[in-house]
Amino acid sequence: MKDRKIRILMAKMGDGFETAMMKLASAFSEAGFEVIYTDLQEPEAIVSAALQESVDHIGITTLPGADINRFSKIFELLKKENVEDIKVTAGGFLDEADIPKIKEMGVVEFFPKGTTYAELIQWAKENIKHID
Ligand code: B12
Repeated sequence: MKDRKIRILMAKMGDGFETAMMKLASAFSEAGFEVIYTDLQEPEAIVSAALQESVDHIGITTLPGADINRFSKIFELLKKENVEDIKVTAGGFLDEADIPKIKEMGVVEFFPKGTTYAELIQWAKENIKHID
């Protein structure tokens, strides 16, 4: 299965800003990743889509009004489904004080506004691996 593309599910917490998410999805797909773009917000729906789509990774955009407790729920569900090897990365808006909190919950990295696509893609190529 090595020649299959790395699959990333994109979801969000909070409302709006679809344009930024679409641009992000295009940048990842142009860089050779398979992007499953969704506007899912509920942890149950996100984890269920990740399982159905056999993704290697979950990327979450946090938008104004995001409830960061949803991250704990996502990790709880991934554990329950025995797919803790699906890692979660996030980016977008977040109070600086919340960044260490979500990392403690299990988010591997957080990319704030101002990160270039080149930096994001390079990080993804180095850190996101197939889980099969
Ligand atoms: C375009 C824009 C809009 C458009 C959106 C159009 C659309 N359909 O997408 C419109 C005009 C609708 C809009 C409305 C509003 N906006 Co506006 N908007 C912007 C603007 C100019 C562009 C940036 C943007 O889209 N950011 C969206 C985020 C998600 O993208 P990003 O940060 O660029 O993402 C980067 C990283 O965060 C990272 N990343 C993001 N997600 C992920 C996910 C993963 C997995 C990874 C790896 C990385 C990653 O990668 C990206 C590249 O670096 C910014 C100002 C600016 N110069 O940044 C303000 C800005 C984002 N808006 C802001 C606000 C407050 C609003 C409104 C609440 C205003 C209002 N009172 O109505 C509304 C609410 C919108 C909503 N929730 O629906 C604030 C947010 C402040 C905050 N920290 O909460 C900003 C920063 C302006 C400001 N300086 O005050 N906005």
